[in-house]
Amino acid sequence: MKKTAFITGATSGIGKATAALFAKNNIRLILCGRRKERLENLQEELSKHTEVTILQFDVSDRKAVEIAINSLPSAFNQIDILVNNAGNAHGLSSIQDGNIDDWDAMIDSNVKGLLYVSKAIIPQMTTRNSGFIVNIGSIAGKEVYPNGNVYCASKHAVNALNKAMRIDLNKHNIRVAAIHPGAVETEFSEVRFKGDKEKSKTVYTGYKALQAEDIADIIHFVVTRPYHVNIEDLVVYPTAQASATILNKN
Ligand code: NDP
Ligand code: 8X3
Repeated sequence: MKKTAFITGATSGIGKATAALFAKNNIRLILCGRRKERLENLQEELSKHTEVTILQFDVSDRKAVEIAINSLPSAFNQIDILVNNAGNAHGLSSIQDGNIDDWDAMIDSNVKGLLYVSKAIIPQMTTRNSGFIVNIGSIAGKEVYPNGNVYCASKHAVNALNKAMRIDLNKHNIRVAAIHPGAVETEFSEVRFKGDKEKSKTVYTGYKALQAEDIADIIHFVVTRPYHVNIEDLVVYPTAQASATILNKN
């Protein structure tokens, strides 16, 4: 039977690539993000392959999350796959120099946003005793690197919540998986460095970084295993990267 996927952060990078791959594999799509024009363009493009609806909301706005999810048309309101992908790093500063607005933005989107969206969707999965939640963590959720402090804390929280979901939803037959990428060449660094394109480019130069399509491929592999198979935790690096701080650059 045709599945329906709800993807947060579908306007860019990993979420956008996942939406494109899911569409080509005939998965019905609910695409979410704050940038409406990008959502509309994606809807137009991917509707050639599958049914697509879009929801514009900020994952960190609790009320907006509820309103958006409750507004889903009936053809889309049974969600089989939730991809909790929306998130970003804001800034790269020592704990003593960090900007509190940046800290709020990271905790609000990466942690609270993931919780708000999950809380709105999990009940229909527990009722059906079926569903798949994919949480996009990071190597920043497995290790801590200089100046990564609050972003790393937010992704450590995703790592913990992934395990917690897996435990609490076990009796409901719900699959839960986390994918933890190393460096992926997306708009991530542009957001981290507040639009500084030159600085963000240097993050991905001198080696072959992971591409958004590489992670989309892995997400698709994970969600298409037979139902009795749950790939719970995956760490994915570019070949040139051995840890957050060890990169074999030319
Ligand atoms: P991008 O910046 O390219 O994409 C981020 C996406 O998240 C956008 O679609 C953005 O949409 C959405 N988003 C961010 N904040 C919010 C918010 N408050 N409400 C709703 N949507 C939001 O980065 P990536 O694709 O790289 O990032 C995707 C995920 O992967 C993130 O969770 C990131 O932490 C994680 N990750 C990234 C890595 C990398 O090196 N790139 C490595 C490891 C993990 P919009 O602005 O339209 O709302
Ligand atoms: C993104 C990868 O190393 O910048 O989560 O934290 S890193």
